[in-house]
Parts: sequence; C-alpha cells; structure tokens
Amino acid sequence: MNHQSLAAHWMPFTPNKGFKTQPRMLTGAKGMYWTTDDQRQVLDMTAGLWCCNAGHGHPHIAEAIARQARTLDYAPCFGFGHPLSFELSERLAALAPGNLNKVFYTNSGSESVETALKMALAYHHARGQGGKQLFIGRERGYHGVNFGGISVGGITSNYKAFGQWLPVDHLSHTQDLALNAFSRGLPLHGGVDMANELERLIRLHDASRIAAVIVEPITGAGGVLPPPAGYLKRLREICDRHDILLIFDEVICGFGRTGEAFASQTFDVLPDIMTTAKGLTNGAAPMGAVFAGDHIYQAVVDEGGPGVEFFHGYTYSAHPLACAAAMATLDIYEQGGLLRRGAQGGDIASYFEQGLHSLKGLPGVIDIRNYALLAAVEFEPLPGKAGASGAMIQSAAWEQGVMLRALGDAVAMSPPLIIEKHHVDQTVGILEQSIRRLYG
Ligand code: PXG
Repeated sequence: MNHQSLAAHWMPFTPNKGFKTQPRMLTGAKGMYWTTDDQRQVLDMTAGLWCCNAGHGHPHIAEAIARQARTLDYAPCFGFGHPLSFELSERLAALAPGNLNKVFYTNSGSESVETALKMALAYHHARGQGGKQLFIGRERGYHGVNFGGISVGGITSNYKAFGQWLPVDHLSHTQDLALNAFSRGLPLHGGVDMANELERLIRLHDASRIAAVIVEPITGAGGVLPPPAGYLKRLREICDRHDILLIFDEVICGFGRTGEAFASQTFDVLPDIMTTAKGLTNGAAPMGAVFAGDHIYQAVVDEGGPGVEFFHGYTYSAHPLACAAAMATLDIYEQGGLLRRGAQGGDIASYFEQGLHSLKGLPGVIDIRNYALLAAVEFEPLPGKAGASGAMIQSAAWEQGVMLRALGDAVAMSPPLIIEKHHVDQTVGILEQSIRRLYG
C-alpha cells in the first residue's frame, strides 16, 4: 500500500502525520495474536482497545453475526422490536448485580455515558428534583468523547479545545506514589480519606444541585488506577446520604476484566446506573448497554406520563447484528468460565502480577500496578519530553512482537482473558528489553 492511499482517512486519537509516514497495519487476528501486513504475528496484550476479552476471531461470534445478517439485517427500535434484544436483555439483567435489571442499548461507550447522564437527570426531574443537574466526575477519568463525557471526564487534552458544557466538578484522582507505589491488587492506603473529598464538593455545591457522581471503578485510559481499599464503598455511602446517584462507568471493567462479570460485583458496591460497551460484543460489533436500577426505571417509565417516557435513543440501539454478536459472546464467556478466569489472586492473575513486578528496580520504572488482568508500568518522564516514554516503549515492544497501550509515561495492559503463562513471559521479557533500551 503506498502512502498516498492513506491520505483520505482522518484517523481518531492518532498522530495522523506520524502514522501515515510509518503505518502499523493489522490485517488479521486470531486468539491472542494479530497478523500484520508484513506477515508478523504480534501478541495482543491490550485486547484491541480493552474490548476483545475472549480473544480474536471466534467462529461462534462470526457465524452468529452472519446468520443474523441473513435473517433480519435491521429493525427499527423506536416503537418496534425484535425478539433477540429482549432475550439479550434478560440475559444481561441476570448477569448484572442487584437491581440493575433494565438495559438500554447504545452503540459505544461514549453513547452509554451520555445515556447514563441523561437517565440521572430524567430520574431527578421525574421526582420533582429538577434542580439536581450538576455532575461530579474525577480527575483522569475517561468517559468517552461526546460533550457530556468530556465534561465529566478529567483528561485535560480531551476537552481543552472543546469546553465543558455540563455543570461539573471533579474529585481528585486516586494515584499517590508516596503512599501506594508498586501496589499489588488494590492500593492499601488512603481510600476513605480520598473519597471523603466528595463531602467537601457537596458542601461547596449543595446536594440539592448534584445529580450524580460518575467514576470508573478502575480508572482505565487515565492510567490504570485501581481504587484504594475502601474508596468506592465510601463514595456509595456519601451518595446515599445526600440523594445523589452513583454511576459506574464499566466500559473497560465490565465483562470479566476484574474477575467477575462487573467490577461492582468484584468490589461489592452497587451503583444506581452502570455503563458498558466493549466486551459486551467482544469488540466484534459496535454496541453499548446501560444498566439502570429498578428505581430509575420506575421513576422515569412506570410513573411517567403516557407516550414516550424517555426522549432518547439511537437509530442503531439494539441493532440485530450487535445483539447477535453479544448473545454469542455471552455463550463463550459462560462456557469457559471466562469472566472469572482473571480474578485477582487466581492462577493467571498472580502469574501476571509476579511477572510484571519482577520489573521493579529496572532503570526508569517508578511504578507497577495491577488488578486482575489490568496493569500498568509507569516510567520516569524523559527530560524535556514528559508524557512521551509510554509511546516509545510501546513502539519498541511492537517491533519485538507485543502490542501494549501507551498512556503518557506509562504502558497499560488488558490482555484477552484467555491469556496463558507463556504470553506473560513473552511480554515481561520484551518489556524488560524495551525499558533497558530506553533508560539503559
Ligand atoms: N468510558 C470508558 C471508561 C472508556 O474506557 C469510553 C467510555 C468510551 O467508549 P467508546 O466506545 O465511545 O470509545 C471508554 C473508551 C485508550 C482508549 O486511551 C480508551 C477507550 C477508548 C479508546 C482508547 O486506551 N475507552
């Protein structure tokens, strides 16, 4: 492929000019490996973009999508239905914790976040509390790229050119290297104190103005930050005390990433609304799902007036091909016990943890953190090039046959849940070489 032919595609979240002079092309994928255009096999330690939890190229999913395309390619979802979306919803509600029994479909994590924020506003409005319109997000939180998501999100580069168009404030992020560097599993220190910052924000803004708090149970794109012990429970307690909804953005954490179907189960904290996408279809079709508690549905729908109760939805909500992909994906997750395979303290997560923490002491490594099958290694910023080292380590690892995710001065890993020990060995070996090459 000559470089001229790359000109028309404006690529997302990519240094376009850099990519087009040095393209990295993926042409196939199977199990744990990508095939590249120069016929290399590259180990996928990122599950695509945190989404291919069952590994790539599963024939059961491919066949389900193909069969569905031949049977019912599309069905309008406003005022009409198709049986598969109801079947899928029953299955998802059974998998979800507590009273998160109502499922609303979107096409992405970003749309799931917008949907959850609107559900929160609709809930308060329906209960005569329309003044509750402010959202509390968190520094370094990633909630997609639409205007609501970048407002509650806490990654400056994602909103600085676009603004924050919702009334918002943000909790501090939870990374504290002085307290918790090189933690294995949940960081042990400071969780309750960090969550208590929410009390201060409530005093500042007043509970009568606050609709919801939205956090990722484990911060993902902001650097893989497992919550310090006690943090999420404390957030829940404070929200309950002030009639503030708690939204968990489980777009990355959902579908087995933390060793249960959902992180709310792993950490035993039940949100009012939960956003998902990614692993829902194993990345094979675009789809998101928002899980709402029965109380949300009851206030907005059951007790709503006649006619449309929630003025929200997408042309492709509950798209038949995506529903088919999700059903087949759930089959695979269930058959292999895959959703629990990566649990923290289990065989493969412990091996992963051991392997990564063996890199402690290498030059330039300032933190290693992990929970279940999520991990990050963080590097000292290079002089005059803060934020660049992750991409440099990523490039070096890519050349040696392992795909990592670069996040500023860190690399992140979120491998498919089918990962085996030899994949961990390969990754740790190549990481060590790449780090030595850069930091000598
Ligand atoms: N919420 C969370 C927690 C996410 O991680 C989204 C929402 C948005 O999902 P969509 O499907 O709209 O992309 C995400 C997505 C990265 C990276 O930097 C992370 C995501 C997407 C792309 C890249 O590693 N997360």
